[in-house]
Amino acid sequence: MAARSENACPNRIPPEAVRRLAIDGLTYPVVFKSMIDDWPSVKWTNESLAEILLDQTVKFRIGTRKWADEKGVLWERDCMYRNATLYCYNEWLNKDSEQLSEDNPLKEFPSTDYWCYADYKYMAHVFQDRTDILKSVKWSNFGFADRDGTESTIWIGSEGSHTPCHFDTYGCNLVAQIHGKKKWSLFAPHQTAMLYPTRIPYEESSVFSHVNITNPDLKKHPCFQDATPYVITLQPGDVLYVPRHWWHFVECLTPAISINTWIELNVDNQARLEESIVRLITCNMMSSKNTNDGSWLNPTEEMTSPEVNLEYLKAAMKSVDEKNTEQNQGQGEPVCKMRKTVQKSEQKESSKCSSECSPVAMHSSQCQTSLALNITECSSFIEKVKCTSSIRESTSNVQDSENQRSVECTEDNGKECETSLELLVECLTHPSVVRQVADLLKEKCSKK
Ligand SMILES: O=C(O)CCC(=O)C(=O)O
Repeated sequence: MAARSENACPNRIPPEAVRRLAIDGLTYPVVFKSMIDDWPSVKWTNESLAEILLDQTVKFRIGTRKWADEKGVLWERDCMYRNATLYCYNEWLNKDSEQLSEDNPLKEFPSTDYWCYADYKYMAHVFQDRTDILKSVKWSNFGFADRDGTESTIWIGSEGSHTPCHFDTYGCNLVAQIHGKKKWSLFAPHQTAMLYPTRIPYEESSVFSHVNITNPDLKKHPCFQDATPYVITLQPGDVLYVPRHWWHFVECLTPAISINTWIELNVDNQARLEESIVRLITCNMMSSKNTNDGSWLNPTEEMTSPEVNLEYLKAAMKSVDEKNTEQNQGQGEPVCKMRKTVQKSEQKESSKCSSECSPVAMHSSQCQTSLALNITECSSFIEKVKCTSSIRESTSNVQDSENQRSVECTEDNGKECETSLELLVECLTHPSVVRQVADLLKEKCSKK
């Protein structure tokens, strides 16, 4: 056999192979290494980003570190918000609060007690006229030639800043770690019931977890002890692939910058229908509340009128009809649109964790054929995210049927639980209920 040459492994996995991985529905998270070495942004620091953005402000979400002892989730609606330039943010990061300039908008939040997160910012808004920067975010390295910074979101946060545990109902996600370190705790879709899903606070396409995964209340959420996290700390230059419907809790371990793009999939038509049902129920119920204080809404979201909601529902029904449902589609070509705000303005996981928990599948420079994807020589550049043991030692014997779980894994609110409008909306918008309503709607419409 011919000896393998030093350069037998090409520098990168071929873009088309990555594209196929993503859109053919690779069902576990992987980290790509050395794929964005040619992005100028991998050299960014908070200081160099400040030089690019100059006097432009971004909105920071500010959370208290005291929350670390709390058992509940620190929702985005419970945070504070301030607009600040990156210069002010850097001053806040690097100096004691007494040394900060009087006009620094972050001055009242000492970094010893608070974290700051400019999260979920569309790059197209932040870098408006800097087409050079937008174009330099080359998702073409991953086979998405029509995507760059214009279809991306940037996240700039201090140590401790985090995003509540949730999953995105649309598409899959590619996340590039640009600067600093970020810890991702991921959970497979079949563990949904163990994460106690909720649609309040409401945000289109985000299903949140009631569990504070860093300090879970196991009395209230007993099934969570059986959930199995896949934990990965992203280093600068890493790109994480988050498969469709995987839960994630994300935390900056150091001051960090990341850029991501959500890739919509044809299979999202079912999700779009379900989302339109959730929107309709939530908004309509919200308008029947005595006080319309917006407490059911995530700060990123807006309420829409019953007429608009009905239009969304009709449009979603039309698309499922046209695409003739998920079963026939598989995951097709991405339709390459952004999710959420931009749109507003205009398989089932069955594998059991035991089989997923095998150690890293594709590892350092052993060249091997993987996943029948024609990635024969490149395995040093892709790493399967490892499954860790459960967050708490497993004691109960929870069964695997998702439906059974949703019965078993009901939240134990003790005596506190009172029937309320909010609880009713939670039940009506529970993912398993909405799935049934959507299927029934499709069935009824197909008979007409
Ligand atoms: O980086 C974060 O804090 C959260 C990112 C996230 O939720 C996502 O990319 O879907």
